[in-house]
Amino acid sequence: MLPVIPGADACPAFPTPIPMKTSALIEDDAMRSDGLVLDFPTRKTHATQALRIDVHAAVDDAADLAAFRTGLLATPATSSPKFFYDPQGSALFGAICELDEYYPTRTEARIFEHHRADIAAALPQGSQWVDLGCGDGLKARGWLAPVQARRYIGVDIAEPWLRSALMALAASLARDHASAPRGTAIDVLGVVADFTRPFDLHDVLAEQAAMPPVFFYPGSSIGNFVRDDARAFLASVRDHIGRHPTADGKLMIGIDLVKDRATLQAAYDDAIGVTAAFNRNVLRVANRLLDADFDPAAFTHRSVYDEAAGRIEMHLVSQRRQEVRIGAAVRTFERDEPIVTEYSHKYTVDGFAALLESAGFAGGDRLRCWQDERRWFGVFVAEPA
Ligand code: AVJ
Repeated sequence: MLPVIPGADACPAFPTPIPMKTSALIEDDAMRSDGLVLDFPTRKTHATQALRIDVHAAVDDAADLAAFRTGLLATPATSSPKFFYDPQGSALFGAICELDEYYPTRTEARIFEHHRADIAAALPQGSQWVDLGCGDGLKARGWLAPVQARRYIGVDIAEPWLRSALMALAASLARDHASAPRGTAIDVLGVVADFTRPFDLHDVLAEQAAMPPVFFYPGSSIGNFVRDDARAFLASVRDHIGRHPTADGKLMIGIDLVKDRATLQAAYDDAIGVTAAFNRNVLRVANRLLDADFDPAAFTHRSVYDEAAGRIEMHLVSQRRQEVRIGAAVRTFERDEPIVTEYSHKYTVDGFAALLESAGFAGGDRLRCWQDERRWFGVFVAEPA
């Protein structure tokens, strides 16, 4: 068993995101080059800060769309969770995180708040902080000062969003630096990549041979992977840490833990229907990206906890027999036939520790885990074995 560090009883409220003004910083498209690397200074605010966005070849729209289409035409029909996150879907996910029933985001934030100093002490100082699926970067924001990070690498799949989010982050970091000049300036780098596929950040990390990498993967997003894919993903992170010239790189990862069925199912089937709207939105994305004619109202949201598999499954269930055009193809959905839209795997602390070890991370004393008082969520800090 790992040591369990219970949280305090009185938890402060979930912090309100800091409102960000990005419009003044956004350069127009004329700034974009057709090359893979785009450098420009955010000189409108702070001459010392430079923001670079690398576009890695891993994002392959054509192959993604082909897989999306093939999945919807297959039996059972499936769709990858990455297609949830168009602007509408991202906004709906933001709303999910505010729901009473959806505890993971809040619970993780509380663990972060209560154990910030302890967790930071388990991480190397002066790191390059790799924020996987960074979104607006605000989850990482609170860690950068405690660990004296020297470089921030935000990795996300959506370029326009990454660009504006990181400009805001760079500006906010530069403001902090200006008001507390004893701190170290942080370089901000954005990498557009799809890390649900094999990814390669070795060269990017090698640019800073003296800064140990800290991979940050919060939110239990690893739950979307089936266990074998989760292991392969973790092994790749371990390989990135192991191949870096420094010895003290780490992985910090948030994991939603196994708990009673009612709590789990409610988190994915809320009373006011936000999760249902989030789930159905993927059909609008399919209509747009695949030239399909799904009627979202003809599919019902369903979430089931499969205890044996240790995962929530989200489905969209066809309310009647219907024909749906998907590009040039026609797919007949029978009444009650499901489309499997998402898996969200849940782990026990020991089960996730075993998965980490099978991916080449150290166990025992060298693996740490912090939990909330209900033991609903775990934050692990791991290092290569
Ligand atoms: C973003 C994958 C962590 O699985 O809990 C929330 C996505 N889906 N409600 C999760 C999600 C439905 C979420 N992750």
